[in-house]
Amino acid sequence: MKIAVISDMHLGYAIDTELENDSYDNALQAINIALKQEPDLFLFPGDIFHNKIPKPEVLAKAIELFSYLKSRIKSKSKIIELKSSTRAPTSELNIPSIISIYGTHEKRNPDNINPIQLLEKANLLYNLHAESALIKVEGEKGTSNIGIHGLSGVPDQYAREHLTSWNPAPFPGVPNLLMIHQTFKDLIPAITEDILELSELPEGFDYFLLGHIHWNQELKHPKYNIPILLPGSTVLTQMNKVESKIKKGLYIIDITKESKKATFIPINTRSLIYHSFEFENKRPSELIIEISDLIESYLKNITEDQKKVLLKIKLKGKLAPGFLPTDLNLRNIIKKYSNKMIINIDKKDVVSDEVTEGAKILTELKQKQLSVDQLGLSILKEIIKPNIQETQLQKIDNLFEHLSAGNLEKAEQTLALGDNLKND
Ligand SMILES: [Mn+2]
Repeated sequence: MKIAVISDMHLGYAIDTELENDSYDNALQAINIALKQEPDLFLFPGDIFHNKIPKPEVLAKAIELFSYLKSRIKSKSKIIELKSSTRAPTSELNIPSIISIYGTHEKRNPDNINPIQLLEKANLLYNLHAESALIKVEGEKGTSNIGIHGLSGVPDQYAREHLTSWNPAPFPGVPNLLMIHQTFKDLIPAITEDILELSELPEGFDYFLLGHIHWNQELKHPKYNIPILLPGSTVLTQMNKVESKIKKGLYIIDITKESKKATFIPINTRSLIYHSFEFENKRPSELIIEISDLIESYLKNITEDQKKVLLKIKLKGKLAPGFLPTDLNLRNIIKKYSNKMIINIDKKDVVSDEVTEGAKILTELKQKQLSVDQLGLSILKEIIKPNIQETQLQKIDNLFEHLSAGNLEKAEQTLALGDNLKND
């Protein structure tokens, strides 16, 4: 049986900017490359969408994409056994040959429908959350069974609890793949919180498929030697150094009871140049000249026929006394070269003696390109985080969500639970 794995497509990323089509173009390219291999199943380990409440324009693109995919998969899939803690056990359920988990970007509170659940309602995919499905796949080359297991995204500090209580077990006598969308300590060692480690993934599976990390990696389970595949995202979102070096792409897994092989197939994406620019004691006017020179030097090597290159400049350093990071206005440079290059300048680490903590939070959040209500909520959460528990933060999330959806009745109910806001 052949299985395609495509992760973190982030449909709707960079909406209303020059990069807005990249997520769709790359997703379609990955799907088309995969289709050429005629896989029997498509797996999506989370972050199909960039936002948990995508605009209708983004949903429309996603529906178009998944309808297209569904119409071109030749296999027929049927769940013959479902072990689920979130919905009633089922048998003999016909599903599309497209299975997902939802990721950190799609997660909403359990009372709400997230966009991947919406695609499931449209019968464009089947989503697993703490569920194990034994699936009978009728492909062109015959019929075989496979176990697909999935844990959709949960807050990292609760992932261990969720994994333990779910306690997935492989179905006997068939290949078994497990999808998960979490941060693992092994992958981001700088994280100090007590979060999941790869060694906690259970035994007996053939592959672990990890969403969430945006660059391709292949690892082995530290105890059981099981391959762990991280396809990475299909679109450049983080624009960091590692993302500038590693190709985007997808996996094709060829698996039978007797043998297994996973192949990474790269896709073509816009090129990213990452340049780290350090300075000390410079005036904004001096910096602007140096940055212009830098851009000119890269422009010399660019050929006209390729998709506009993305140049990310990471600034790091301290401004001359008397200047604030807001004095460093780079809008004109970005505009000057905008017909030749897409320039993204990160000012997060530009400091001055005068800079305040609040200004720093705001700069960081602005770079994430959040909507105004998400920005407001994030600022509030950053400020109160040290004094409040995760469950209380979740309630504030709910309150904002109800308010931004214009659902005053539900907002009022959330507020009526005010005591819980303080003591839960
Ligand atoms: Mn992601």
